[in-house]
Amino acid sequence: MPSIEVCLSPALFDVEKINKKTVVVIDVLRATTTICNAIANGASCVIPVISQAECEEYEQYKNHLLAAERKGEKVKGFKFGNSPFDYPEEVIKGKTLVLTTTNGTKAIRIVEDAKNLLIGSFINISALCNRISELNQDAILLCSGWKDEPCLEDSLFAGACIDKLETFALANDSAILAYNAYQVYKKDMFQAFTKCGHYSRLKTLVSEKELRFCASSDQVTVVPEYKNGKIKA
Ligand code: 3SL
Repeated sequence: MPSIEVCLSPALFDVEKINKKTVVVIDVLRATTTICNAIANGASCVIPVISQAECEEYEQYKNHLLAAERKGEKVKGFKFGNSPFDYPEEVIKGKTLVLTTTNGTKAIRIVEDAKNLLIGSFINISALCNRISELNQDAILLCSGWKDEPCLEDSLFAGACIDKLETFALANDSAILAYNAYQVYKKDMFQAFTKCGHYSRLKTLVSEKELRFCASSDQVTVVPEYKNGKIKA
């Protein structure tokens, strides 16, 4: 029986562990939701980068949209930010999105050597869990958190995945914590989000419609996967 473990913050992550495992990066508010939505709307790929300078290096390429977020806001000088709503089909189809965010893109790069590196969010949860089951390997759910602190919304998503992955054994106490937190809050995920620290940061910056979208399950069926520097469907 494959096992599933949860890492509540990138600061707790041990890269030695990723060998032959499926790793899922989670940043439901909002980087991984944005990536899932951009890929679902036809982005040819997403390139996750760590710094604004690294992002700007792609300026020279055609068909590349450069996007940067810090403290929840679009960075001055960049045309695009980290809202899933920035990338409707008419904007993103056939384009490469080069994205840097405070926590999510960093977390992806920490585990970039994983054999199977998947991108998870509520908006693709069922497709994601089907893919994890299909791979049938031990899995690690890595929550991006906020500046190395655990975040409730990412932990709830990890718990929601565990809830669906019934045949996986729970491999650590963080998995038990995430699963139990999800049982407490599962009736109304948006309501649960309103208790999260990052929700308080974002509520004055983005619309409720966007935050509700981030909390809503199965809006898309893509499972973005990172390989050789690029995230594709
Ligand atoms: O930290 C991140 O990677 C972002 O998702 C944060 S925000 O939702 O854009 O504020």
